[in-house]
Formats: sequence, C-alpha cells, structure tokens
Amino acid sequence: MIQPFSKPIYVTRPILPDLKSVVTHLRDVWDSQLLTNNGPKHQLLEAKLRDYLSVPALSLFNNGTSALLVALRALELSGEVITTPFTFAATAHSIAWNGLEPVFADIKNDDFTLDPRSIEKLITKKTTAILAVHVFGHPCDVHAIDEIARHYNLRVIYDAAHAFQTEIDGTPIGQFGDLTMFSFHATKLFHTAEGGALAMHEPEMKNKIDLIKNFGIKNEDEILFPGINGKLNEVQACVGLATLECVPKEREKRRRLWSAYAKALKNVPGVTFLEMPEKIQNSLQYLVIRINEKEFGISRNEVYSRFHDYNVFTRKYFFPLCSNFNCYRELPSAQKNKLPVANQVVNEVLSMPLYGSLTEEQVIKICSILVSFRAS
Ligand code: T4K
Repeated sequence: MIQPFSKPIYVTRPILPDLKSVVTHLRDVWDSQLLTNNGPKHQLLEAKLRDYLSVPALSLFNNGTSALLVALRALELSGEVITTPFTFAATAHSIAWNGLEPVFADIKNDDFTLDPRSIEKLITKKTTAILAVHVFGHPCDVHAIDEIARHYNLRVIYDAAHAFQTEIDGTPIGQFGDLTMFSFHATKLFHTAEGGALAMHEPEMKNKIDLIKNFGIKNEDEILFPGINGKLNEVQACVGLATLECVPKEREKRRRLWSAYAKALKNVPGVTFLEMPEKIQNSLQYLVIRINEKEFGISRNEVYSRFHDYNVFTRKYFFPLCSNFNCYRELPSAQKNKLPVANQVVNEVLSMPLYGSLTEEQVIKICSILVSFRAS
C-alpha cells in the first residue's frame, strides 16, 4: 500500500531565488524611488533577456496576455486569425479582444501543435494572421507555417508562453515568425511573478510596441494613438533579475527528473510520453503524459481524480478546449467534428509534477502510484 505524500505535490512550483538577491535589487529601487515606467531594473532585465533568448529585440510586459493583445494590435490585423483550440484561454481571448475572429484549426496527434494542413484549409479572404502555440514547450512546425504565411501573405505570431529557451536545430524559438510572446507567470520556468515579453526582429517594431504598451504616449505633449498599460514594474523586474540567475540550475534539475519519469514509465502499457526529437531543445516547462484508456484500464479523468487521494495535483491542461468555451462554441470552425484530434487529445493528456524542488524519489513514487491505478 503506497502512502499518500504528507504535503501536496503540485504540477509546478516557482523558482524562489534567495531572498537576499531579490532584496539587493529592491534596495536600488527603493534608493531610486523609481517603481515603474521603464526604470533601470526594467532596462537591465530587458537587455539580459534579449541576450539570453538570443532575439534581435525584446519588449517586456506586465503579463503574457497583455503582450499577446499588443502583438495582434501592433500588426494591424483585421478579419480572421487562425489559431489552435488546444491552448490556454489567453490565446483565443487575445484575438477576440482585438475585435478579430478566432478560427480554430486542428492539431497534430504527435506533438499537439497546429497542423499546417488544417491551417491551409481554413484560409479565406478575411484571414490576416496565424497565431500558433508552441504547446508545452514543443515547437510548432515553424517551417511549414512560415511557408503558408508567405504564400498567402499572412502574419505569424507565436505564443511561446511555455517555450522559454526552446530551440530548433540550435535556432532559438524567438527568432521565428513576426512576433513571439513569452509568459513570465509564476508557473513558468523563468518568471517575474507576473510578466511577459514580445520578441521581434526590427527596432522599429520594438519602438511601436513600446509605444502601444505605454498608452501611445510619445512625449508629454503628444499621444499618438489609443494605447494600453502593459508595463512591467521595477519590483517584477527585480524578481526576474534574481530568478534568471537560477534558471540553469533549475533546468538541470528538471532534466534529471524528466529522465526519472522516462525510465519509470517506459514500459507502462497505455501511457505515452511527449518525446522530443533530437534536434529540439526542450524548454522543460511541462512534462505531459498521454493515457490510452483501453490499454491503461482507466481514463485520464480517473487518473487525475485518484491522484488527489495521494496528495498529488496534476493538471488537465488544456481542458476544456477553447473551441468548446461558451463564447466560441457556435463558431463554424469550433464544431467538434472539425477538430477531431484536439477533441481526443484534450481528454487523454495529463501534466505531471515537474519542478526543481521535487526529488527523484518523489518522481519514482508518483510513477508507482500511477502504475498502481492500473493494477487496482
Ligand atoms: N498562452 C499560453 C499557451 C499560456 O499557457 C498562458 C498562461 C498564456 C498564454 C498567458 O500568459 P500569462 O498572461 O498568464 O502570463 C496557469 C497560469 O496562470 C497561466 O499563466 C498559464 N498559462 C497556465 C497554463 O497555467 P492555472 O490556472 O493552472 O494556475 P494555478 O494558479 O492553478 O497554478 C498551478 C499550480 O502552480 C498550483 O496548483 C500551484 C502552483 N503555483 C501557482 C502559482 C500561481 C505555485 O506554486 N505558486 C504560484 O504562485 O494557470
């Protein structure tokens, strides 16, 4: 009989840098009395992250959602934007909040990212962009998507909320598409408690985006257009500066835990693992398993519930599918028969605990609990 964990095990826990390193940065902020509006800590973090993510230009935001809102706005889109239903609410909502129509395309069965063939079928005269998601840190088929975009003259925005440091064949993920959004929410590998960023190719685009996220204010006398407040503040920047130092160690720990999961679940019938092809550097953001009810014996939902008895809180990301939300379900593209893969995958995947303060022993125990569900 396996005993439950004495303390809850969550799907993730944030990096918590040594408080002293945060306070060191905060002391400078207190001395300067500059708490927000592109202060010195913001500027320092922006420069450091631009280098860290190897992107030509970067603009920080108060969260990933406002970064996405501004990305769509900056590209001056109209009409329809093709996106995935298998994502967090923020992706589809950012399209709707811009007065655009989300058009849902189906996903691939192997890595859960947008299926380029499905995208192409949905392009109409009204389509102006593709908003694709690097799901669980696994990159989209960026080459196929870029080719479609070029052919139909569409803009491409990548939602890389989960893809901090993902690389394809050595190319950092932020270099693809017109704009790439990163989330720095507390649940993300690198975080600023709440925060986000847009990566772009041109300094002119950064200038435009920096204006949009600061109300459209050019100077004290000129406001150019209706902007928004998307600014990251100095306290968030201090958390980010201290957290960034911890990222390499966190990644190393997560890599070891990933191997422990892979070893323990290798031969469990009905459980598969989202494998990364060799040319992909994984962000190590989420470790996702897929449960085949017929082979495993019980459903994903049952596994999720039974884990609670052991004090283990996995997550059913991304259930429910965006296309099944009340606000989108009537859209022609949201019909279940048009999105067969997404509607199946969303009932089979489970995000397992993965974070640096978890131990290999705990991972082995989590896997034993999972295996015991099969036997019982
Ligand atoms: N695009 C995609 C593809 C996204 O996944 C997201 C966000 C976005 C866009 C938007 O980016 P942001 O605007 O958020 O920057 C979480 C996050 O709130 C959300 O950021 C994230 N995706 C989504 C996938 O997950 P919940 O509802 O699962 O969060 P919550 O509070 O249940 O946290 C999960 C677990 O993490 C908790 O059980 C315990 C642990 N936790 C959480 C927080 C907040 C901590 O240990 N400490 C914490 O401070 O949404």
